[in-house]
Amino acid sequence: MAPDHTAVAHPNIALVKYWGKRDEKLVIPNVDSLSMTLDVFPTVTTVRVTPGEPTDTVTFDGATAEGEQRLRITEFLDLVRKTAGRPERATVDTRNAVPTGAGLASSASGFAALAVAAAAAYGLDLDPTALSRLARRGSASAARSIFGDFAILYARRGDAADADLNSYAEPVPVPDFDPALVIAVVNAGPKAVSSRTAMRRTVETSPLYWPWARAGTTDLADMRAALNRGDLDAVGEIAERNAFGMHATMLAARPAVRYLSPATVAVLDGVLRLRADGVPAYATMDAGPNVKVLCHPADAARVAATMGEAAPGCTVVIARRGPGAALRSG
Ligand code: 2P0
Repeated sequence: MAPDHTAVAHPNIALVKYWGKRDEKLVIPNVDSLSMTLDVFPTVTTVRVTPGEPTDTVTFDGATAEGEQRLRITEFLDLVRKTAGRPERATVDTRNAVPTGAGLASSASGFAALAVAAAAAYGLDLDPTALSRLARRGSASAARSIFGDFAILYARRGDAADADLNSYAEPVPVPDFDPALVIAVVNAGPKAVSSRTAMRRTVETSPLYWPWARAGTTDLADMRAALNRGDLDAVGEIAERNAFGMHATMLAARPAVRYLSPATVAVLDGVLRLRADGVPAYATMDAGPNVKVLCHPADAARVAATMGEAAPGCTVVIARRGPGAALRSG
């Protein structure tokens, strides 16, 4: 029997967001994005090639995967097989510590772990840049979870004729900045509209999309400078304006995509109260109602308490910078 190859990857939260693709098939973003990989909510994925088996077997959180969920994984395996020149099917067992599809970046940790485990199982010797390109084909944000700490995903870098080669992630060294990111899970259920559908609709119909995308260039340059200075207030202000802008593009789509719920807004009010009380705290939201708040580690417990009071019944988790995707030895 072929050996198991197990990889662990963590979600990342973008401080400058990706939203919208220029190539849906190759999964190439329109805009560069910059994120922090977390130390919570890992995905653990095991891949084993199964010579002689007619189909892939995919297990997701202990249950047989079906439909779209299974298809995205088997299509990803097809890409790995084509790259490796090997036809064998595989078994995949993937477990998420985070609710899947709730805007908590489960596809980022999921495809980063799958890329690392499947590349090892099929004998592909890929450097981290190549692994990030591979993970991107599963989900663009997954390219960033190949790396720990802060990472940038380029929409287009270099002048290779092949667009796939020009879109990859790389680490952003940030020596003196180690914030907390406090996550309020106000709703752990799957989102009503997938990111894929939502971003397509936004690009196609929102008059605010391209102004936001263009502003992202400034946001990214400002964010890099703020990270270098270790300036939490500047990092937070840029992350907030970029995230609110992204949600504005969605609200202006036709029909509107609205991920923010009353509980989201209650938590955002809590963040404003914290700032009024002199606690630096800044919010970001992704394709879901949950809120992530950047703050100093020393303030994280107070921030977490405020978020919990703002949205009674929500789960609050304090995250820090986390590691890149890696094979688990043993
Ligand atoms: C991000 N999000 O930069 C942005 C911000 C959500 C909001 O990347 O279609 O699961 O698989 O590339 O990566 C969520 O979208 O979408 C996402 P696909 P993905 O983190």
